[in-house]
Amino acid sequence: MQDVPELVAQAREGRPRAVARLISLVEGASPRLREVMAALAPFAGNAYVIGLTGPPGAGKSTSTSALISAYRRAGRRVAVLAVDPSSPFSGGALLGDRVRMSEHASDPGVYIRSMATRGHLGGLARAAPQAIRVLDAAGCDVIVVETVGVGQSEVEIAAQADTSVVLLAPGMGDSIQAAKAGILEIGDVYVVNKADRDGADATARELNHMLALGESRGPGDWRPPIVKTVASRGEGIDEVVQALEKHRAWMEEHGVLTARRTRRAAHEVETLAVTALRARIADLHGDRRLDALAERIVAGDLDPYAAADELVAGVTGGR
Ligand SMILES: Nc1nc2c(ncn2[C@@H]2O[C@H](COP(=O)(O)OP(=O)(O)OP(=O)(O)O)[C@@H](O)[C@H]2O)c(=O)[nH]1
Ligand SMILES: [Mg+2]
Repeated sequence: MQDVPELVAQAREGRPRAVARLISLVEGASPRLREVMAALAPFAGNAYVIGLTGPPGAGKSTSTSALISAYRRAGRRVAVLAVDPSSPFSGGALLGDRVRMSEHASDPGVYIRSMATRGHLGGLARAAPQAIRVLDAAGCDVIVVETVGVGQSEVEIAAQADTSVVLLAPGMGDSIQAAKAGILEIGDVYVVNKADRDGADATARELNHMLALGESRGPGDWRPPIVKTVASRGEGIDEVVQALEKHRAWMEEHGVLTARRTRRAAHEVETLAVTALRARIADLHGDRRLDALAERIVAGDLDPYAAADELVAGVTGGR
């Protein structure tokens, strides 16, 4: 197997096979993950990460493809990470993505990767930010993370982005569904796609109304715009790019970009630490220490909180 520094060097030259290999190491939680992450660290932090989320079939992949074209015209290197947390077995959406984005398949400035959960949501929540870091370190200027659906896990993955785009389409009661899923809190830019269809104006109005209801913004705060598009014809995509660039500029001006990235890194560290702790505590099953604590609770010598404190102190070597 190739050594990690060599893989990282090749990925930074833009070689897709090296990038793919690194992401596979990340996805498979390889024992060499620590080495990979350490080697990538100095090169990460330059990419602009755009999250694109919305209900199935709303036109996310079509929009992503159009966004790729727009950023390529501007000479940027682009990566797409298509994440499908909702359907561990189908792969259908991902197949659709391939077709939708096939026009970019031969462009060396574009890297497209799909990630599915295979029934392991926690795994995806861990792997997605690390895959983003690989793409970032590989020198991609823009990374689009497309997630299918509007559930909690999609919202979490969308939260990995610098700018979150929520994409809806007319009909299907999307906006109401979206509101339930908390998607109205995460959008920095809203897109109503399929504006060539009846009901697009109504969806935009409804969205505007709901955003206004939840509004508690001050004068300098960001006000999420609503952009109407016909992604299949590329209409409105330039306006989406403008909205993205505007949001990015606003974040830089107000220190929000660094704050968001710092909060995300903190969350990532927390996730890793909790996972490690949980693994150590799981190791305690059948361990005398846990049994002894449980026995003391039953005997009325100890309360469960104090027992938990003792257990945590025990696994972290604090006692
Ligand atoms: N009429 C119309 N159809 C569109 C538009 N944009 C996309 N479509 C069509 O809508 C269908 C779904 O588009 P996708 O881009 O695959 O949607 P998606 O949100 O990525 O779908 P999933 O990944 O399966 O959730 C395709 O048949 C597209 O051709 C649009 O602006 N107008
Ligand atoms: Mg798609």
